[in-house]
Parts: sequence; structure tokens; C-alpha cells
Amino acid sequence: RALRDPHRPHFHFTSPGGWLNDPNGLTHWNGVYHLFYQYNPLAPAHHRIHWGHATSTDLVHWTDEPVALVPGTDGPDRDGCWSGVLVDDGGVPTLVYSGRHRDRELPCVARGSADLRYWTKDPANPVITAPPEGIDITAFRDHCVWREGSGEGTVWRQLVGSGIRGVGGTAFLYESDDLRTWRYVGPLLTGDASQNRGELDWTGTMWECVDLFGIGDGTDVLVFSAWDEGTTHHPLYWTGRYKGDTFTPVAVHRLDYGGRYFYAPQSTRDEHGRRIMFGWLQEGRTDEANAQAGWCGVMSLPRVVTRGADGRLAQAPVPELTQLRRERVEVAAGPLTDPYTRLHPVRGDQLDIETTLRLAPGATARLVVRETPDGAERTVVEVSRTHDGASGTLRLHRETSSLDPAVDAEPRYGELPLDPDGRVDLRVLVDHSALEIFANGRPLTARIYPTRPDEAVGVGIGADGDVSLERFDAWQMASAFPEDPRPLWP
Ligand code: DQQ
Repeated sequence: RALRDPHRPHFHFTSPGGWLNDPNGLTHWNGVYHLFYQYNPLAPAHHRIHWGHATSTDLVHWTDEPVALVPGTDGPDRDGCWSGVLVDDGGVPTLVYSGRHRDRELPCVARGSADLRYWTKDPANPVITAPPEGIDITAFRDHCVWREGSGEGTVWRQLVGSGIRGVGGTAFLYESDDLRTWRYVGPLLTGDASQNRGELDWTGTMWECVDLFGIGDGTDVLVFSAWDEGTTHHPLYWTGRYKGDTFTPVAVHRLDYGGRYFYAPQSTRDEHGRRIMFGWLQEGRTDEANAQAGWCGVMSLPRVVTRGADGRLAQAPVPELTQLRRERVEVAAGPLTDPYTRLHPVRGDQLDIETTLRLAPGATARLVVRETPDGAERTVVEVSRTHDGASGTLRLHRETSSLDPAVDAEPRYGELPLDPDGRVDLRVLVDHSALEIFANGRPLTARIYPTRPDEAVGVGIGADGDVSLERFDAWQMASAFPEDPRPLWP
């Protein structure tokens, strides 16, 4: 077993060992951030899922806590404690999660100790004993729970992710006075699965991990992860209006251009009023490689989600992360005249790069990271502007990221919003195999696995067409874990 895996991130959260997937139960409780997650402590494989738990006061440094939920020896969650949320039930931290038994999941509840460390499952689990009657569903799991109304009239509401066979993904709405007895209200919203499956905004046959929240100016957002016949696809969100028992959609958008590399996101409103979101960065290497490494699955950096000027979501890493910045290298502003220049002082596989570029119509700029001295391995982030100047594209080329033919190297791309000046604010965070890119508020998250990690350290920049560099700063990032790298099986 590789004890020092060069692909293991140093400032992204990973589990102590074994398997990690979705973020769960996100909360900011009395000044402490709690991150629970889908966890198999026994092996780096998705099997008999527990709830792992970590805490932080700054969203940067995390402390591992005892495992929060363990599948029962019998009962409705004997085959796994799947995704869910944490709510404040009159001061009692309470989890609502999907208990799995055989190939079926049903909503379960657990009460927590005051420190959120120890959890007692409700003897009445599952609290909903069957999916809505008379509807042919594709699956039924994952929860979004909130308290609605004011004064005497408050009520709990819950969405359960699902899909109606032959129609599309859906979020079923329920209501309760006590989180234990639920009344079925109806489908909040149902998608259309009949579109071409290859589409990057295809909404799937089932919606995993539904998450409903408002972003101001009367806009509500319903985030979900499109799923189909056992395959994860991509995270999407509807913009629209939640009112009464329905969500009136305006449009569906891609949440992250990395697709399945930012999957099953969940968000919470923190005590500062910010909407903080985490997602799961799946692996892009083989199961054998994961088994060899002894760990797998990376939690994204926490993001602040706001309403962008265009009414869509704008995303950015939480500002707290800048405390990990160490040595800074600055590149002088000016026109980028060469197609490519290696920036010799900027090196490393733990970097935070912030740059502002101005692209004339028809221009392309590229930032290369993790490049070997001979250029055989390099990862290229590209931003380009159309000839008419009206729109742009953000692209990630991973085709040459790794000489290992077994890792996923598919490129990723998505629309880049541009103002008439062609200004691009680009932020690139490199953390070994984890890569998070933000361009004008649009994220693209992915994994890369250079085979020569000790050499794959270079950074370069270049352009075709008329591009000016307004600003370029790069920082070495410190590890967020006292052990460097995070020890395996501590
Ligand atoms: N992962 C969980 C499910 C959820 C899926 C199981 C999304 O609850 O639907 O580990 O990745």
C-alpha cells in the first residue's frame, strides 16, 4: 500500500482512509463548521456507507471526529447510511438521511448530542415507509429539509430526490410537524428525461442530492445531481421561484463544468449569512489504483455561492483559504505576446494562482500547470473569446495531464460570460490531483494524475491574438493538515 500517495491533496479535505463521497449534514453550529460525509472507513470502495465527520472553525483546518453514523446490524439502514442533512430541531441537532436496505433507501432520523458527536437513531425509522403510492419511481433518496412559516404556523418541509419512470427526475415534497410523521404533498418539480443523453445539461432519470435555497432578488435555486441507471452524470441547477407547493422553473444550468468531478453538492447558510457549498471530487483513476492508494474521494474546497449579475450562480472559494498562501510570485502586467512562456519562478503542485486577463475578440489565453521540464505532461487551462466578441469559453485540456493511459483525460469546457471589455478573472487552485478553476464566477473542477509528480511542477502562460495580462499572482499553498501529507490510517 502506497503510504505516500503523490496524488493525495494537501489542502482539500480527504477522509483518514478508505472511501469518501458526498458531503452531508453541513452546518455552522455555535461557531463550528461540521462536515459529515459518505464514508467507508474499511476500504476505498463504495460499500456499507457510514457518515464520517470533521469539524473546523475556519473552513481550512479540519479535525477528524468519531464516525457519526454506522449502518445497523439490522433495521432500515443495515446496508448503508446514505446522504442527508442536519437540522436544528428546537436546539437538538437532528439528521435526516437515507437508510439503505438491499437496493432500497428510505428516510431515517437520528438525534445528536450537544457536541454533534454521538447520534441516536430513532426507533421509529424509517420515518417514511414507502415512496409515494401509485407512482413508478426510478429511485427515492437524499433529503433537503427546512422549517417554513412563522409563529404558530411553522412546519417542516422535506424534499426527497427521485424520478418518475418514463418522465424524468423529480423532487417529492413532504410536510411534518415533528420530523417523524410526514405527509406527502406532491412533486415539487419534475424534469424531462427524454432529451439526448449526451447533452451536458441533460437532467437525468433521477435527481440525487436535491438542495433548495434562495439567492435573493426573488430567485430560488434547486440544485440536483443528474443520475441514470446507476451512473452519475453532472450537477445542475434550476433557477425559478419556489412558492406554495411548486417550483416554477425558469431555466436549467450546469453547476460546475467539471461535471461528475463536482458531484452531489450540498450547501448551508453559515452564521455569517453566506451560502457555503461543498461537492465531491470523484476519482478519475482505476479502482485498482484507488485500492493501491488506500484512500479515494476528495471534498471540494468550500465555496461561497451568490447571485451573479446575470441572475445565475457565481461561485468562489471561501476567502479564508488565503491564510494558506505562502511565497508569492508576481508577473508584471503587459501584453501577452508569446504563444507560450514558462514562468520559471512559479513552481509547485500546491498553488493558488489569481490572474486577470483582457481578451480581444478572437483571442485565446492559456495557463499551463503541472508541466514536466520536457513538456511531456502538462495541464492546460484555456479561456477564449469568440470572433464577434459576444461570448467566451473556459476549457480544461487534460489529454496531456498524464502519461498513464488508464486515467480519465477527457477535456472539459463550458460557457464563459464576458463583459464588452473581455475581462477574465481567473483563479486556479492546484492541489496534487485536485484542480479547481473559477473563471468569471464559473467553476470547472477536475482531477489530474501526472505520472512524474516530482517533476510536474512548472507553470506557464501564453496567448494567441490580442491578450493583455492585467495581473498575475501565484502563491505556494501550505498544507492544511499538520502531517504532510495527511497520514493514511493514522
Ligand atoms: N451518494 C449517496 C446517495 C446519493 C449518491 C450514496 C450521490 O445517497 O444519491 O453514497 O453520489
